[in-house]
Amino acid sequence: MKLAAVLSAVGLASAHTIFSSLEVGGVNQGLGNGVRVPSYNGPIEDVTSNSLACNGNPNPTSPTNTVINVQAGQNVTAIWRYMLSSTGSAPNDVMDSSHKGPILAYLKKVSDAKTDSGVGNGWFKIQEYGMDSSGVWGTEKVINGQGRHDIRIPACIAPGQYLLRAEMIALHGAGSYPGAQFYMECAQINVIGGTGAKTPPPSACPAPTPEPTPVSKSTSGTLLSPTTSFPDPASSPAKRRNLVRSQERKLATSSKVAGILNPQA
Ligand SMILES: *[C@@H]1O[C@H](CO)[C@@H](O)[C@H](O)[C@H]1NC(C)=O
Ligand SMILES: [Cu+2]
Repeated sequence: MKLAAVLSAVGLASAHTIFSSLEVGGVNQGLGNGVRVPSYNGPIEDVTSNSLACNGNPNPTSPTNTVINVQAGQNVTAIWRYMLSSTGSAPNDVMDSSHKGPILAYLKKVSDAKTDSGVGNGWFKIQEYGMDSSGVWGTEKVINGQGRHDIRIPACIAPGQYLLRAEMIALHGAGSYPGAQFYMECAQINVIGGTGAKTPPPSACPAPTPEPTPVSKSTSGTLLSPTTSFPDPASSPAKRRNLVRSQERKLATSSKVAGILNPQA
């Protein structure tokens, strides 16, 4: 079992992913244009790291001077690619299929999206998509859907600049800490128009529609309560770590995930 785990870790070492561009209104804004892309596609696993906000050390990101205009209430699409050099959109160009887990999105209101580090308070979650009722994870949907991760920008938020943090979490190594793999980048957006009059936190907005039907116990045991599962980048490091640890304990005792953790078992 241990050997299998080691072998699978080696085999997967480079099978990661990057949110490498943002599509708005059907137009791809360009690789790393308005999205802080890293030089390496590896995950963040230390949930106490400042890099949990917008990636960074050990995957340094490139600054970009672009702030992308987005209409409040509009959908945008985070485009995930295995590497910055990946030009295709087949599953292997997105992320290794072993990487199963939820996909999420957060916003943070900032005064200058080009320079704000994203670290610290102010993040609010606008999406958490775990597993659908037939057992398909959010990451699988993206992997098999040309790397496309649709995110609705709430109509009710105030206009102005935001960091948009799109995230995929891979759970295949999440049996112990560290092990869950957090993949995230931040896009720099300027929310315009709409009815945006409210200010985050999200209590100001109607709760986002759950996507899809929240994970049910009958299909996934103790997995992924859709509201409380994964660490919010705004919460304290200790709280984030505890959240991940408790999640990992749940994962380790779930037979569904045991199959994911030990694909060869
Ligand atoms: C907009 O994105 C949401 C996910 O946030 C998705 O459920 C919905 O189908 C998308 N709508 C359109 C028109 O693409
Ligand atoms: Cu990986």
